[in-house]
Amino acid sequence: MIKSRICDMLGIEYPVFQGGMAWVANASLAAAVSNAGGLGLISSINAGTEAVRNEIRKCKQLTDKPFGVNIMLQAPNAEEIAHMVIEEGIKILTTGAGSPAKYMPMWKAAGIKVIPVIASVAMAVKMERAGADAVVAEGAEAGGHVGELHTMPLIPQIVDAVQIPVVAAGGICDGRGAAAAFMLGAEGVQVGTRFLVADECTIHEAYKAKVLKATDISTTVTGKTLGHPVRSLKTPFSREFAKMESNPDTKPEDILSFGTGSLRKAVQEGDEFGSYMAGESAGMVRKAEPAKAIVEDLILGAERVLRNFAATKLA
Ligand code: TUI
Repeated sequence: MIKSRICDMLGIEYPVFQGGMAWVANASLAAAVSNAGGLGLISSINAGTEAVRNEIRKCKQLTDKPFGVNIMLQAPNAEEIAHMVIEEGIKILTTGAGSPAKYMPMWKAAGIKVIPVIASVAMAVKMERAGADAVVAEGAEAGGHVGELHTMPLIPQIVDAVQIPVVAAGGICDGRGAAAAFMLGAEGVQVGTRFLVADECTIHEAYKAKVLKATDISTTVTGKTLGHPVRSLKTPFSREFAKMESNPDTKPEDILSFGTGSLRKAVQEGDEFGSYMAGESAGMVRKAEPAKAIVEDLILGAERVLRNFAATKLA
């Protein structure tokens, strides 16, 4: 059985995190992943702070296993969420899209395990110094807001630079990817895209259908000119967004307002003109299944490929 410091630190059975996907990661999905022995995460990007509080309370009803909250630091209500999670007794936090250093003393004082999602060595080192308990190192294969480096070179460089456990994210979708991440020195994996089609994931059926139909070349990155690159499925929306970005006459604020609300529209309405954030591994997501089957496939699959490799290729 693959175990790591992450399991002991968080009290979970398998070192598998479910990505805290904006508008997607709610109590239903997080509780299912936690009940399966992984770490379920609730996203702070929802219909406001009270909606997130509600999801936390629902999740407590659905599982007695550890679960956490992901705080998107660029959100206008990030500060409010940072306090609310303490009120709600949350003990595990991941953060994304920035530095949570200013909240760290307050969270540590509340006994919270803080696991920033980062995309560079410099940020990993900074977070370790600030008191992070672990980091999620996310490569640009991931869906949503991405950094520049990809998972294969990112993970070993971060593993070499910090003492705290590193959880690998970006492009990991099955046991093969998880095994590779462990071989790079990761002590856990975070998976987002594959959980989009989990039975307990409550997004619009049209979103799930798009992920299931995706191939290897179905995603694209837009938003680079805005300093906010985002990976999503190629759709009429992403093509229009790219067109606006490449037109020197389009003002950045017009592009920004074009994108506003587009993820929510995809998740809740299955709108053709929504933003269908997904990672490069969407082309590997073949079927809808319970979150438990996904968690088990990731870990048992990793064990299987590692054992088979050792048995047949290491003489
Ligand atoms: O945060 C993510 N992925 C996300 S957030 C999100 S919400 C959204 N909604 C609408 C439009 C755009 C986004 C969707 N996907 N992943 C974690 C992550 N964090 N990836 C990269 C980073 C990151 C980047 C820079 C972390 C720290 C960082 O630091 C910069 C600095 O030096 O402050």
